[in-house]
Amino acid sequence: MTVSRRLFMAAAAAVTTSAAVSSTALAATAGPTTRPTRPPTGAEPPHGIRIGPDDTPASLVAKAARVRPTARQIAWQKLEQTAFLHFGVNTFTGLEWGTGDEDPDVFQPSALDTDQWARALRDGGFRLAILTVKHHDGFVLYPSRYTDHSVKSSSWQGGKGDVLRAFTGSLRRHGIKVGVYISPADENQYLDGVYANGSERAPRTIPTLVPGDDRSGSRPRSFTLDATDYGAHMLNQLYEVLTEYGPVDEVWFDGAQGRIPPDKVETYDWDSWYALIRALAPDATMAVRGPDVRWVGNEGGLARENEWSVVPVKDSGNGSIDYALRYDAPDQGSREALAEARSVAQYLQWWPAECDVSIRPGWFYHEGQQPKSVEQLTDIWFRSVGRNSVLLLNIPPDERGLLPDADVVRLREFRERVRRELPKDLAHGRHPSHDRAAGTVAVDLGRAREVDRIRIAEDIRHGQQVENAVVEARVGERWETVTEVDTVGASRVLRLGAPVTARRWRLRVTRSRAGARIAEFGLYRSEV
Ligand code: FUL
Repeated sequence: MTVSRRLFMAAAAAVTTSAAVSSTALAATAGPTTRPTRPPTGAEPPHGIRIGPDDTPASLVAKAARVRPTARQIAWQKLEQTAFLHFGVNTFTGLEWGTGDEDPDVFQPSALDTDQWARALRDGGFRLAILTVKHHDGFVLYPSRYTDHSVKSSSWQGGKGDVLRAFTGSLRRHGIKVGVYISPADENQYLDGVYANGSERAPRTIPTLVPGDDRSGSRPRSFTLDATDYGAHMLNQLYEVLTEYGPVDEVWFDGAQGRIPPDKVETYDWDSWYALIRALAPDATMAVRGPDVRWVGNEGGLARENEWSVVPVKDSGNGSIDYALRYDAPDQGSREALAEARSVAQYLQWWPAECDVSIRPGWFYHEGQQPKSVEQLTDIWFRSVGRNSVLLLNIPPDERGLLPDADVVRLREFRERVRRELPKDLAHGRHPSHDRAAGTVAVDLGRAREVDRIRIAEDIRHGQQVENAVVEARVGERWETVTEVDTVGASRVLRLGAPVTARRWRLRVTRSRAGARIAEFGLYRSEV
């Protein structure tokens, strides 16, 4: 249902100018400038490398081998398991996509406790959580200066409630990083004549001070950025969130357009939004309609068996990139995929996959729905974290403003189950020997041990290189193949059909783009 809404509006965005960023701190470069050759955000070498129709299959592979993640992407990848919290007016109206004209007074959490969210997420092993600060209805969970469709227009807590303030405080106290979902689609701003109103993209001063603005005395850091009326609205809200609730570690953008007549379009000012985020939150990753993190292409939390972090992309205008192949193509990055994309792609970019899925059928809480089973969640974990991706699991707070009791229990069971799947690395402390020239890592477990789970990782600071590798066990005088993989990337977790008993084990890279660096070769016996 929601998949089509995620589709990117590539065709609608035509670039004539790019964002001119200036800040009082950075000295001015005000006004639009034409920079036709500037790569889209995130496609700067070595994170993105230009390709063209003249590239041969061999030169494409050589270029892919040179693409590297940013430090920001490396830190994000290490999170492994992140959470989504869909909470807003829909929690109270029963809708999945609000209308924008709902009465803000419907927002009435009876017992909001964001510490309960943070405890449950921490105990469930989540390292970052993303709150829907604004979903497509435009209702905002903090008292924004730029809309009345927010918590301040609800009688909840006498109009003084601020979910974002409570959320950021609780997460930080529990050692969890903060992410914000700020929907580009905004039904309320459409009804207000701002979204898709046909206004020109022109230089705007951000923040745009409002009458009686409490910030006017403090001379806030200001920026001049190209935007439409609605683009400026987004910039002003981003500014509020990033300057008053920071530090923010992830900004999550959906690519959806509002439910607007077919002759209307809001061409998002991606370049200006990205520039403001980079200036105010330099460590924040921008997902998934953003340059740092790619949507895996489904909402089931499932990565491809072979998930590449280097993928072909095309310039989609306004500083943004889009998939060169279909967003859900079964293969985004093999040699064949690179060759297939060559005629449409402009860059090979480090754009790693994030797998989003809800623990319940809906993204928002609806009474009567049940959380997924531990088996289902564990399977999702193997097919996301175990396949070179980060898991983004949605756990929606209910009308009380609490994570439902059943979900809290399920998260704890899920974490416990993952622990029992990979309880203890038998190779830990056994000093594996690396023969980089031969592409092997060997480990002697000291005595014969049963193994049924294997975890492999490349050191992605050196890119993603492995195209085939075999895991072998020493049986008598011979090495016997236990299992085989094509891609590895930041994390590959394998389940064997039955335990294999051996003392000496090795991982042998049989095909790679450039010399692969193996960072992990872990051997486990599950307790499930
Ligand atoms: C989709 C949205 O339309 C859904 O409501 C949800 O927020 C999901 C994560 O992204 O595209």
